[in-house]
Amino acid sequence: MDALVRELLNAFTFEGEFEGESRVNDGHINDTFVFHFRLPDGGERSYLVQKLNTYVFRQPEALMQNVLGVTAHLRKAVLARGGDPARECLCVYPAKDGKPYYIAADGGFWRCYNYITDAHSYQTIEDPAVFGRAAKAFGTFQELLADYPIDSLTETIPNFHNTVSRFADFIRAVEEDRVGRAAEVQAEIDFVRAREADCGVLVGMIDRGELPLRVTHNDTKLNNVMFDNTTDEGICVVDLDTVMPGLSLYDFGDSIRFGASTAAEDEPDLDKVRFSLPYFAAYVDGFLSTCGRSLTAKEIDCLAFSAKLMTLEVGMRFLGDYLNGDVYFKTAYPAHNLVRARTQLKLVAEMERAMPEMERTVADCRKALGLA
Ligand code: GN1
Ligand code: MG
Repeated sequence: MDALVRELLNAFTFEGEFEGESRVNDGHINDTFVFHFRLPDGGERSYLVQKLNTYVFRQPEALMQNVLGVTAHLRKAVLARGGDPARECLCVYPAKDGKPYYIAADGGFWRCYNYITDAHSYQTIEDPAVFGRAAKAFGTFQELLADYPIDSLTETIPNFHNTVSRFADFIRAVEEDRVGRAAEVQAEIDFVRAREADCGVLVGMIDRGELPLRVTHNDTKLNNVMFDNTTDEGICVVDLDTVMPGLSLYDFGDSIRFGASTAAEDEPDLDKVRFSLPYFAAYVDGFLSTCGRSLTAKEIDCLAFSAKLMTLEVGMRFLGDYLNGDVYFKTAYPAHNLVRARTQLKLVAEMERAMPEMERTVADCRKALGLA
């Protein structure tokens, strides 16, 4: 057995006889494993064991304090509605020394969660109804955290969705051109530069007090929802590392960016990458039917725009990382970040064309639900 696995087996309290581990390849940031155990009665028990990326998350202890507070709050809410907290929320299992994490001999920062049984996640959407159910899960997540004390949360990544500072970071990457890749991606750089004004829109509204900060998830990728194997309902929202003060629009927009596409985030054939209005409509309906009543009129006004803005944001982050030499996102091959950036920018262009229909979709749903 691997020495690190042995070290982790000693660091946390696990039930049963260890049978092996498997890797989960979903995220671009952390390293995630499932540890499998056999119980004395013959049953199985699994745990999610994850190495936090401390290059990305510079304050891991404060992050775990956020996660502890938020998971405890969600657990109470799940119990109050008669749900099963073992499957409907994450639970942090402390290390043997009582801390909510374990620092390995090699310096790695590890934590252990419950493994959500009889559940699956989606990497792409084929049926709009599935996306509508993801929307309900994220909308409900926001509702459940509406009364969480926002000031108790540490900003785990400062300016995470501040598109003005994201744009400035991007320009810095272009100007530094550390690995000499800028010349070959001039068209993509120009595309982003031409949209500088968009980057200031939501930030300006926050500054003028026109949009409220809420406790938001901030990384609402489709694969951050676990769906029940039997009902296919979204039962649990995972990946809580970026739960912090944010805009509801960030959560809405980021979901659309990833899910309202006909192809994977890293599809190399751009002809396959299309923005899907039916997927968008399903998400709007699921989101507004769960948290729409809490949203202000201004927030609802900005939903369609936020989808485009969050897509542009991640597009410039991928392209910026490509220019920086792939230091942030995990990549599987040299042009991976460029391929990802191109899908995002293609989606931005498609959303710009579809904006009138997107606005109409939001307006229709708003009217049907009788919202602000
Ligand atoms: C990262 O960890 P993961 O894969 O859920 C990133 C998100 C990006 C996303 C793009 C902490 O999310 O912000 O939108 O990749 N998370 C962080 O797929 O940077
Ligand atoms: Mg993540």
